[in-house]
Amino acid sequence: MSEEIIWKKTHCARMDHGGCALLVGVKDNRIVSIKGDPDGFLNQGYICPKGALSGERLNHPSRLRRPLRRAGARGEGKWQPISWEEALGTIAENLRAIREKHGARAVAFGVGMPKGLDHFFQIRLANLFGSPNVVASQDVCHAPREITGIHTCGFYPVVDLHHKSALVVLWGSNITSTNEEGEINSLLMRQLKEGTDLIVIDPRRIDLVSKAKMWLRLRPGTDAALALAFLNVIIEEGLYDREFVEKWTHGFPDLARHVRDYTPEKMAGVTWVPADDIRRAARAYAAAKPAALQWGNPIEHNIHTFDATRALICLMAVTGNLDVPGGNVEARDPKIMGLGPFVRADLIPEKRKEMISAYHGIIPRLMTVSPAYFRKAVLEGVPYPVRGFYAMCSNPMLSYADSELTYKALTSLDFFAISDVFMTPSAALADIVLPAATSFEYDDIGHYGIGHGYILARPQVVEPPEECWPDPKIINELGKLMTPPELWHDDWRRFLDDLLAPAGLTYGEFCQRGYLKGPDIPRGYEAKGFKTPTTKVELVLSVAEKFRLKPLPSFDGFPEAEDDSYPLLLTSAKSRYYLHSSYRWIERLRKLRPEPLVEIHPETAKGLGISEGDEVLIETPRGGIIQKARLCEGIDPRVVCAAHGWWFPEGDPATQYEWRRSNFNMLTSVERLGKEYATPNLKALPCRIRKL
Ligand SMILES: Nc1nc2c(c(=O)[nH]1)N[C@H]1C(S)=C(S)[C@@H](COP(=O)(O)OP(=O)(O)OC[C@H]3O[C@@H](n4cnc5c(=O)[nH]c(N)nc54)[C@H](O)[C@@H]3O)O[C@H]1N2
Ligand SMILES: Nc1nc2c(c(=O)[nH]1)N[C@H]1C(S)=C(S)[C@@H](COP(=O)(O)OP(=O)(O)OC[C@H]3O[C@@H](n4cnc5c(=O)[nH]c(N)nc54)[C@H](O)[C@@H]3O)O[C@H]1N2
Ligand code: SF4
Ligand SMILES: [Mo]
Repeated sequence: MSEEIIWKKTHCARMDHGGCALLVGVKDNRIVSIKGDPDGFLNQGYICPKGALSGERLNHPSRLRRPLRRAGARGEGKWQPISWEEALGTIAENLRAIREKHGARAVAFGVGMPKGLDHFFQIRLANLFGSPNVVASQDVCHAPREITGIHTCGFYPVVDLHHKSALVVLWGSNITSTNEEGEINSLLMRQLKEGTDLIVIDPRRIDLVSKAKMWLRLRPGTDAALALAFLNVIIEEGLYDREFVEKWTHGFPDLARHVRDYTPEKMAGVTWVPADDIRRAARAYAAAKPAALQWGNPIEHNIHTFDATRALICLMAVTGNLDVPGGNVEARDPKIMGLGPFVRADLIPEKRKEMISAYHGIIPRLMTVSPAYFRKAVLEGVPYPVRGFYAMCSNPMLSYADSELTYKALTSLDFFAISDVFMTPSAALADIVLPAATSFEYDDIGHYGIGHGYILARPQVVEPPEECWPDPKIINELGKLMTPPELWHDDWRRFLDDLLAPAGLTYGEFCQRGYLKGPDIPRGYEAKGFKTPTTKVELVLSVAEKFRLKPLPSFDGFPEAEDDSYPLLLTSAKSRYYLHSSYRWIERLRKLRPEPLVEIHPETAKGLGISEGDEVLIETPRGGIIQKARLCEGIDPRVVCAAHGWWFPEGDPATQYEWRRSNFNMLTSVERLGKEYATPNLKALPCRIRKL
């Protein structure tokens, strides 16, 4: 046994979207310490509590270590360990049988939040298998901003925290907890120290409100209304960037006429933000040069997400903040293999027409199937039956809206297999469960394919448990059994070199560098215009009629009708100690947040006889769950904010670890969906609470 700690460099992953460069201390193939790497491109030494404890995932006694075959009834919690050969053979045999009987599209492939290259391996597997159906949570995560961006201005406008902004607006983004898509909060903190102004738009007093010049405490679900009111002020008061608007936008006069109706006075009634505050914030955003808008998940968590994202991009454009350093930019990829060739999109040319969501008239360019339509296909055979499912890195029982519906769908499949690092409520319903190796245990690449213009090296630092396989290896081997074997490698790691070949680097050389970034090309549109049909930013969408989209963003009412029996508004926020449904089994994280907490204003709590720490029942017309009351002044008295992602790994396996008890998605439904992305309402739900 050696005594010495060896420090290895890699990047954090699978605790959020990832991004922090890490120094990982390893002794005898065990991680003994993790620190933020001061040389980190994104984090400059920063590390969050989850990242610091992420090594604890690897050695948990109950981690999945053998492939398992279901031994009792579905969900009963009885398993028989089997060999990899048998596990992969069973999966391939069952999925091939479904393909023969119902066609390849009757098998769906599931992914969760993009965690690493595994995500793109899985899409490649689906494509090679011949199925157009990759099921993902994109309906509530980034597709609205990315794809609305592509339709409106030809690219996904990402916040540029790498260049100095005069003002940053956190529009529903709790960046000190979530650091989404590698927007590591240390980049913003440095700017704030150097004098950048901050505006926070959030129904709760998030940490950064203490550093903000303004905090708009809006009513959940009214982001589109607020953005339209900003546009009203900026256009009515002539604060827009005339030159940019004239030269580079399409439909400004129509937008100007259209937003006249959205006065701050009218929208104050809707958004709960006083008219004067709307004016002051809109003026500040228009005056600051440049101003960056970091938008968050809530904008994508209701049926009006297309309007909200459209309105926000119009806002960036008319103020001249689009594609300027320190604003919202088109991030350009380094010279690496593109997504299309990596996933072999060419082999499935009819995907767009064949995928389940095509039948539902989804917005063009959204290439994954929303969970709502996936379950409809499984349960109702609409537009055609789906009978098999192979999922990885995902826990649908917790992450899809309406968990009872998910339960029905997963238990009615002919065959369901999943890979995970731990037994979950979803894995508990599978026929075969595969034990995955995870980050730190294999060579991976971070941030590929998510539109931020860089990739991060995530080299392996320890060996995985003997029978835990990296997802790319699982997929590579499954691929050989059920798709043309010549399209896979003997050793899956060769895909890493393929991906980097255009950059003239091997994976090893890439790891030496740590990351690769594409070029900054400010105002790239000046060369050839914007990549839209009109070559301009389309304030009015030129393809609206063709694609049956709304030409102009509007506010069409609250996501859910008001209801006197449910007088409070329920929203949610991610926990800084967990990733969605993951890792409640890591003891040191669990100690930091042992139970699900619902935030309630003290006045509201008093009126309901609720005290700090009481168990409360939270109810929507859909169902009820139990969480513990946490009183906080910083939330609007009309709003409560419950925790998302809770199940109990210590619970009874025969109830699939109590996924009904505290799971937010027992309260959500897919009865109402946004037309463009099939997004359900996850936030802004009328609710009531009472002490138990
Ligand atoms: N009500 C409500 N619903 C939501 C949201 C919300 O805010 N509110 N958020 C939505 C959003 S933004 C997203 S992105 C989705 C996320 O939904 P999911 O991606 O389904 O959820 P996670 O908990 O991130 O990950 C699921 C599983 O991945 C496993 N895992 C971790 N590492 C590995 C690995 O290396 N290999 C394998 N095979 N498995 C691994 C974890 O153990 C975990 O069980 O949820 C969405 N659902
Ligand atoms: N710690 C941690 N980090 C994560 C994740 C995680 O699960 N845990 N998940 C990752 C993923 S997949 C994603 S997509 C990102 C998401 O990261 P964020 O975009 O930050 O998402 P949330 O925490 O859901 O919501 C952010 C804020 O929106 C506020 N909010 C609630 N309702 C509304 C509303 O209607 N309008 C507005 N304007 N604000 C509202 C909440 O109070 C909260 O402070 O985080 C990533 N990072
Ligand atoms: S902020 Fe994200 S990437 Fe950074 S250490 Fe925490 S979990 Fe990892
Ligand atoms: Mo997400």
